[in-house]
Amino acid sequence: MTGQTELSCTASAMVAAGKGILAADESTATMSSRLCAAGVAPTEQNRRAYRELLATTPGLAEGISGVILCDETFRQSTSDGRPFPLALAEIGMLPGIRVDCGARPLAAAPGETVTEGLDGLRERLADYAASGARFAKWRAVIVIGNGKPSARARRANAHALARYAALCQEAGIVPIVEPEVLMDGGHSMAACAEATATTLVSVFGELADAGVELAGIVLKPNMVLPGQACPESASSRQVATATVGTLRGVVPDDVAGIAFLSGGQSPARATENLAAMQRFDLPWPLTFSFGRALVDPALAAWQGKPERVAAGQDALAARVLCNRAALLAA
Ligand code: 5MM
Repeated sequence: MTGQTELSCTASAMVAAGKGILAADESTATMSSRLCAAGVAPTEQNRRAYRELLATTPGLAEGISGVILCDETFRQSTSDGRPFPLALAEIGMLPGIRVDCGARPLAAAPGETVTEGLDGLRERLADYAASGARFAKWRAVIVIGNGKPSARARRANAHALARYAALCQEAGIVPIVEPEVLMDGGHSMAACAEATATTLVSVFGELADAGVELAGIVLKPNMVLPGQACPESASSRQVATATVGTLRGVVPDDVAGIAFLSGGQSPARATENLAAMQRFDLPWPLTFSFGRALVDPALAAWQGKPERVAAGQDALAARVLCNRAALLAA
């Protein structure tokens, strides 16, 4: 495998002190439904305009190391004619690309999914790398409840993540490895900790078998939380203790860094939990790779109106500043 030094440099830059990763890679279907919910027509032009608002937020590169794009945005241009990957690089952020094709029902595992997208991935990665992608993202979805997650779903998703990660490194692209244990359901925090730990054990076993260089990956896990419908509540200190305790037991020290997803938490709560985790002495940097917890306020402020672009950008900048402060406060 080539380019290991460059890979680990890129991975370290993605989790540099005081910086996180902006997840702006919603599928067309998800982005369109979020635009509709905000009262904005779900057109290709509006999806482009919204991603341009995000990417060109003044000062964004002070708190954001890289932006994950979906294929549609990756091939679009900002209004001044620059392709998004070039515009991001010129602003000082690493262009990233989501390369999975989404979660599909897994055979013989009712209610569970496996993420697809390995077919033709080597060629797609070469194409993305040639167009400026420095890192990629693949998200596996793990559910809790009624005997889930099954060992079958954990193994299938871990295997796919490892094959994706190895192909990325072969192409000189840093893989974000994202096994998300969903918050959906009434499960306890202990159940989330157990599902997260067993999933990560499967993932790191498969990554080792696939020959993936851990210094050249960024892990993107969920925080350990009670399910959304669970009556139990957890303080930030409890979330931080449970999350860090779970990760410490199963994530090898060599991993370049850990960038959490927000998973449906409110923006403020995701930031508080991230801040509480910074107090621990850990072998890897901990940062954020939030989607909704960064961009929801920006979308709400924008309303699809050209005259409200600055309001949307101010809302994003405010969330980024809060998360940067959370990272630097410890
Ligand atoms: C930005 O959303 C990403 C793609 O989601 P869909 O396939 O549902 O459109 C998603 O993978 C995202 O990167 C992660 O879930 C983290 O986002 P959140 O909102 O959980 O921080």
